[in-house]
Amino acid sequence: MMRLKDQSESEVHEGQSTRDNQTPRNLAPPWKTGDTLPPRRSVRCYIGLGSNLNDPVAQVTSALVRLGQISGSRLAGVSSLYRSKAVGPLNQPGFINAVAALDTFLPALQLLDALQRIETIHRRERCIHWGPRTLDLDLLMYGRETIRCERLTVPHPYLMWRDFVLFPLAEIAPEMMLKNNLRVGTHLAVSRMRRLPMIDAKKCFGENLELGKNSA
Ligand code: ROI
Repeated sequence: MMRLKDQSESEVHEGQSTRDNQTPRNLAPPWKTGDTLPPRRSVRCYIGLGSNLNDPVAQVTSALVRLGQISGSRLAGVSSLYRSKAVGPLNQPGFINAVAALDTFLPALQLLDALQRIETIHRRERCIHWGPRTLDLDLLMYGRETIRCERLTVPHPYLMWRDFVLFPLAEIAPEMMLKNNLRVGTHLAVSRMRRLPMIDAKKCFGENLELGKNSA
């Protein structure tokens, strides 16, 4: 587990990305704002990983390695892996979940493209709603921005309700503020969720994962 410093960004506006409200991007329709120009400094993002098919531990660990290879980005921290019961149809295997911190110069939608490319490499198919999947990568937070567009809602709408996101997030960013003005760690404590079983990260990652390396 790595404790990370939050690199905070600007304030929040409904219906648009909040980065840099001095530029003409604010004049564009909400579904285009904030996603054409790269940020001037890196943005700390949090990405949720989940898998319940085809060796989920291997899926998640290899996805973490790929996250570290996204251009203009640096893998800044990785939680342990957690076992969780599937939310959604119950006749599916349990999940392996984790959360990663990524510092990126990519605009949010370009980062989303990169995440979806990784899902495709992992043969992710979108068949059954809330059904089993080889790999799910959710952009949970993009700095402190609020983004609502056709492809993306950030902060992730279910972030505050899902144990399989909150436990790993609390491990790497316990001080991060949520929409209810509670820190992740506090929110988790007051919501009385039952702890999820963890798998020691080092056992899974071995030498494969190098934190803090910039990708060109
Ligand atoms: N359930 C768990 N436990 N973990 C997930 O990552 C997950 N992802 C999903 C659905 C199918 C909603 N359920 C999940 O997308």
